[in-house]
Amino acid sequence: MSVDVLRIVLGDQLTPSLSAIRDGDKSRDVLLMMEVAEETTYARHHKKKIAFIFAAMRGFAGEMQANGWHVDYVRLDASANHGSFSDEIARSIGRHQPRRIITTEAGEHRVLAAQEAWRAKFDVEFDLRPDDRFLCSKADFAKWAQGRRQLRMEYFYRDMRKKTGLLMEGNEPAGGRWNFDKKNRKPANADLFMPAPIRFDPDDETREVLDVVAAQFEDNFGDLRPFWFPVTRADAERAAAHFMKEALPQFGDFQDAMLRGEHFLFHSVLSPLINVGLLDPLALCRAAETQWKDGAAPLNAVEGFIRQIIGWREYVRGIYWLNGPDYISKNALEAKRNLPWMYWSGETDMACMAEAIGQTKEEAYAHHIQRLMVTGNFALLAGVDPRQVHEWYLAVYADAFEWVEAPNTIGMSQFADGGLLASKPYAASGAYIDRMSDYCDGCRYNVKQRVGEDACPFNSLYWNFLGRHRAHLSANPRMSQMYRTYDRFSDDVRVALHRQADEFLAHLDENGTDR
Ligand code: FAD
Ligand code: DLZ
Ligand code: SF4
Repeated sequence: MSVDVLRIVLGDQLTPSLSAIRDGDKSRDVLLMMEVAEETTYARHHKKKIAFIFAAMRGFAGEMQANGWHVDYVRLDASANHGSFSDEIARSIGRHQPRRIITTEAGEHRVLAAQEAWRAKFDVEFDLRPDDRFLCSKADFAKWAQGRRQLRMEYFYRDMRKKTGLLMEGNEPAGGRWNFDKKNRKPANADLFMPAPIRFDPDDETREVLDVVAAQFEDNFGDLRPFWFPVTRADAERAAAHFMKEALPQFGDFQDAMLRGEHFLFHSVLSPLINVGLLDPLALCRAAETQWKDGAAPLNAVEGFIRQIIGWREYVRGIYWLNGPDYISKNALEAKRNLPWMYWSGETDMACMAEAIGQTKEEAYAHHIQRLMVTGNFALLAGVDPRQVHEWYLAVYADAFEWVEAPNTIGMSQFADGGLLASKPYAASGAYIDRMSDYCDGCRYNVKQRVGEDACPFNSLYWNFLGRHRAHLSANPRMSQMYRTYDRFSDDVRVALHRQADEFLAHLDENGTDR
């Protein structure tokens, strides 16, 4: 067969309507997919993350083959695999002698730069196409951002609602409000009936992937088994339908809640599937809207879910591309501490941290409030170098790709971009964690105490953080109430709080954990 076009599909581009594929000719073109060492090592990925991506890639190759495509699939353990995209493309060009190469823009600066280099390197006509699986293109986001003093997600989100017509009644938002977040802050009780994501038994292909990952990534973070993620489009759609029926109705109420031993609560656990392209974000939002229209889910739940996807997800992508590759090096608060070892070991007496890190090891998943208000909050208060925090989040979650992870970590969680993404730091004392979870009940620390051997570390760290960053933060109107409280403390109390925090941090540095 003489090959016309070699169409490259990366591991997070598993969508049949991808711009690199959709105008293809099955009789003359070849799809190229590559498992390569360079992608498995740019971050020290969780074992489950690597297994999920490889299994989903193989599932996609199978899906496309069943649809009549010729797929040139390079496995990680193929004896001639040279380990990089560019070497494997060169070998594939040698095999097929295509007239042209077509690829879709990668989701991160690092690989996009590599794609630009392929254009120069290979002596073949080369077409690099935009990734239009998002509602808002890079150019449209830049246009939206131009001339705005502040880039606030809420205004961006309203534009996306108007653009899609989701939850719109004419020009007005359904229910008379754009955002029902205030209703979405209930703590959960352990006696609630708790839905669980569907668990899928690994098929033969996935079992092979698990063996490869077990053998080659033994020292990586996290548990490989049990492995139950869906890895095919059909199973991903089953998982989404299950979420819509079982969890969406209460998604809103308990969006910020945390419970011991409950890893998922009413969250969808769909982010890995959306991010690799197995699920279409807009179709999910339409399905959620239908649940509301049918009376099967309340508006606060459906609006909350849709906001996360057409609001936050699109907005953070816009921020990522607007800011260039240096965004991950931002460090507005000049935080320098090394990431404490407990982030890898999970060994700590702080019950909230042990829960969030422990389930991250087990599942390659933690929900948003665990990431933001437990592990993220702790790193922020302790003054951990945001670059190291970013590297951790990029490694440990199955849904972690830099375009979505970096703005959430550098911007939202660590305030390292100086407030470009978030209007104030997400810093909180133990009281927040106590209000939204049952973690404190089983903790060796006392959440009500600020100083003393049993005092919850989040308390002194919180006031210490405010004290340390006064020059930077006190002019922020959204911080003024916190600073008023801080200023009402007597000098003795302030000194005791800072001493408590300093001692805790010194200990943390010495041992790598808080023990
Ligand atoms: P649900 O709560 O069910 O939400 C539904 C969907 O909305 C998610 O599947 C996701 O696609 C989208 N969504 C929700 N919140 C966000 C958000 N803040 N940004 C972008 N999309 C969002 N999300 C990732 O997809 N990849 C990451 O690498 C990632 N890193 C993060 C790092 C930090 C420090 C923080 C605070 C958040 C991060 N998030 C990341 C955002 C969010 O935590 C996850 O999208 C969410 O926890 C995924 O679980 P879920 O599918 O059950 O989400
Ligand atoms: C994350 C990842 C991993 C671990 N391995 C591969 C791989 O071997 N081949 C591949 O095409 N993609 C992989 N990915 C996803 C890529 O890193 C992702 O497509 C790029 O980060 C896009 O910017
Ligand atoms: Fe976390 Fe403090 Fe509560 Fe312990 S007492 S679980 S450290 S917030």
